[in-house]
Amino acid sequence: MEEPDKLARIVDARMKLKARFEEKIRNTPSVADTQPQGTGNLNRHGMPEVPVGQTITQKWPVLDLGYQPDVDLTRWRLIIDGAVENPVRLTWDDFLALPQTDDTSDFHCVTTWSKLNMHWKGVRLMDLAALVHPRDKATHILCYGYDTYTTNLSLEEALKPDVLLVHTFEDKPLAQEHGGPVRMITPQLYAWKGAKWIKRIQFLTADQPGFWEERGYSNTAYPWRNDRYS
Ligand SMILES: Nc1nc2c(c(=O)[nH]1)N[C@H]1C(S)=C(S)[C@@H](COP(=O)(O)O)O[C@H]1N2
Ligand SMILES: [Mo]
Repeated sequence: MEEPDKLARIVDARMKLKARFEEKIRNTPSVADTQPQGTGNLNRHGMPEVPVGQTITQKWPVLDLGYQPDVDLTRWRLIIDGAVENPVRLTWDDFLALPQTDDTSDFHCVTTWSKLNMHWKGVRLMDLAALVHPRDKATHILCYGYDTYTTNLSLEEALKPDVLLVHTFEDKPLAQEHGGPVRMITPQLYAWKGAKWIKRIQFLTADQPGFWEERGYSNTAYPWRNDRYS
C-alpha cells in the first residue's frame, strides 16, 4: 500500500525539519522577545494583541500592485522548487488532498491596521516543506504571486505552525481581491510577507529580498518592535 508509506515519509520529514529548525524558531523575535511592544490583551502567543503603532479595523482593506489576477482553478498550479530534493507542481486537487489545517490568527499590515481573530483553512507551509524535502543548505524561501509580486522569508519564520497557504476564510472561498484562490499568511510578521495569488515557492540557500524588501521595507518585518522599514 502506498498511502501509509507516503504518510510515514511526510511524518519523518516533518520531524527532521522540526529538529533542524526548533532552536532557530525559539530564537525568532516573536518567540524570544521578552518585552514585545503593544497594547491590549495578550493574544494566543502571549503577545499584546495590538502591536505598537497599529489600530484595529473590523473591515479588511485590500492592498495590491494595482492588478488582481484571475486564476481559474483548472489552470491554477503551485510550484515548489529550488533547494529541495523533490520539487513539485501541484494541481488544485493535489493541493486539497494535502493535510488541511484550521487556524485562527491575526493580520497586521505595515500601513498600521490590524485585523484580529481571522479564521482560516489551508495547508501549512511546514507540510509543503515536508513534501518537497528542503536540502540541508536551504535557509530561506522566496514566494511569487501570479501578479509578479515576490516576498522572502527565513525558514525559521516560514515553518511556524500558523504560516498557512489559505483557500478558505470564515468558511467561504478566499475572495479574489484578498488573494484567492490561495494566498499565504504570516501572522507573526507584517502581512506583506504573505503572498496573495501564490504560484511558486522557491527554496533558497541564501536570502534574497522580495518586492517590498528591495524598496526599503524591513527584511525581518517583526510587528512588536515597529520593525517596518530598513
Ligand atoms: N501577490 C501579492 N501579495 C501581496 C501583496 C501584493 O501586492 N501582491 N501585498 C501585500 C501587502 S503589502 C499586504 S498588507 C497584504 C494585504 O492583503 P489584503 O489585501 O488581503 O489585505 O498582502 C500582501 N501580499
Ligand atoms: Mo502592507
